[in-house]
Amino acid sequence: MIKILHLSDIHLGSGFSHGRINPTTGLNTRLDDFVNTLSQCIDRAINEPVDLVLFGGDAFPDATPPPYVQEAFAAQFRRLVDAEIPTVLLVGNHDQHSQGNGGASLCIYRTLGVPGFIVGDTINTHRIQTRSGPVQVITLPWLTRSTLLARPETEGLALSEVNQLLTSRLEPVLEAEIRRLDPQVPTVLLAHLMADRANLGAERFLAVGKGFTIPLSMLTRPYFEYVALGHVHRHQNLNPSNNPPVIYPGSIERVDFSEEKEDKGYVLVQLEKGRAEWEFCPLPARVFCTIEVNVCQAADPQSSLLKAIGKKEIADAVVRLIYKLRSEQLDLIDNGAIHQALSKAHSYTIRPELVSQLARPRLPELGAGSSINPIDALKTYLNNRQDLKDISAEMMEAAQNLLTGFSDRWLELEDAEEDSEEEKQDLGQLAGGNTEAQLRLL
Ligand SMILES: [Mn+2]
Repeated sequence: MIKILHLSDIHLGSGFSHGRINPTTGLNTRLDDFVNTLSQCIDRAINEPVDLVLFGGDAFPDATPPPYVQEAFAAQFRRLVDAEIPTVLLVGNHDQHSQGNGGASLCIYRTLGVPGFIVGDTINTHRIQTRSGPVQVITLPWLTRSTLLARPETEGLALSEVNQLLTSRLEPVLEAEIRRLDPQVPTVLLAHLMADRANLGAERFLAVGKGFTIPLSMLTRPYFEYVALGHVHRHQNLNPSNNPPVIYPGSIERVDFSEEKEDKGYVLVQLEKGRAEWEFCPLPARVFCTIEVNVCQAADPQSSLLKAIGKKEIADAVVRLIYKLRSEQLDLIDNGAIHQALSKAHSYTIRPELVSQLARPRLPELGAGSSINPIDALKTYLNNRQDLKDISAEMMEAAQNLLTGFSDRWLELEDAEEDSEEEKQDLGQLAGGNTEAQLRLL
C-alpha cells in the first residue's frame, strides 16, 4: 500500500488585495495565510508519513514570482526533501513562461538536482521507488497549442477545431506512455488540465488564455489506479464510478470571492495495484464573507446595514459589504460607524450602489433619435429634477457661459492661422471634459 498526498493550485503570492501588511514582517497577510495552509499540507505528509507527494500545478500566480514568494514556497517543499519523501511538481498554466522552452518557475528544482524531486514539464512516465514500493506517475503538464501542434496546422481553424486536433494528437502520445507501463506496478496519471465535465471554480477568471478541454474518457482508463488533477479550484471527483477516481483536490486557499463557498483542502490516497482509496482533508483556509443588502426601502438604512453586518460571523474573515440605497438616503449613512462595525474582519471592502440613478427612466424628450441642443437638454433635465430646483437657474447660467465662451473662442481660432489646430483640439477635449464634469455633478 502506497500512501500519497495530492495537493494542487497553491497560487502562492496571489490575492494580496484581500490582505493587509503585517507590520512585523512587512509582508502581505495573505502570503502568511497561503504559507500557513501549505505548511499544514506538508506537516500532514511528514507526520503520516506519506510515501509520495503529488503537486498538480499552479504554484504561483505567474512564472516569475518575486524572490520572497519563491523562497516561501521552497522553504515548505524543502521539508519534504529533509523527510526523504519523493515529490512530483507538475507544471500548470500559471507556471509556464511564454518566453522559450522549459522556462517554467518550477524547473529550478530539476536544475539544482533537488534529491527526490521530479519536475513534470513534459509528457513522460516516471518510475518512482518509494518506501512502500514502486509507483509509476505519468506527468501531463498544461498543454498549449504549441506543445503538440505546429503553427501552420492551426492557421484559420476555429478554437473548437484546434481543440479537436489537439485531442487527436494527445491520444497517441498518451497511448505510447500507457504501453510503456509496467502492468505489475500501480499507476497514477498526474495532469494539469480542464476536463470536459469539470465544474468551474475561480480558474475561469485566473486563466491567462483560453485553454483546451480534454474529454473525460481519455482519463478514465483501466491502466490508471488514480488520476490526480490540477487546474480547477473546486474540489471534485469527475468519475462517479470511482474506477479510477479522477480527482481535483482544488486550491488550498481561497484565491478570490468566487471560492467563498468552497471547501479547501488536499487529498490523501492509499494506492495498490487495481485499487485506490482516497479521502478529502479540509484545510482551515481564511473565511470569505459577502454581505449583500438592499436598504432602499428601509426607513433607517444605517441600522439596517449594521443589523446585516451583525448577523454574519465576520471576525478574521475577508469581508465585502455590498449595499443598495437611494441617493436621498446618502446623508443617513454614517460611514465611520460602518467601518467600526467591520473592523474585526481581517480585511473588508464597502461597495454602496445607488439604485435611484440606475433605475430612473430615461426622459422621453432626451431619448435616442431626438436631436436637441445642449441648453434645451439641460433645461429638460432640470425640469425633471425637483431636488435641483434651488440651483437650476445658476446651473443654466453656468452652462450658457460655458457654451458661449467656447463658441467665441472657436470662431476666433477659425479666423486665425493653421497652427491653432492644436488648441482647437484641446478646446474640443476641454469642452467634452467640461460637459462630462457638469453631468457628473448632476
Ligand atoms: Mn491552472
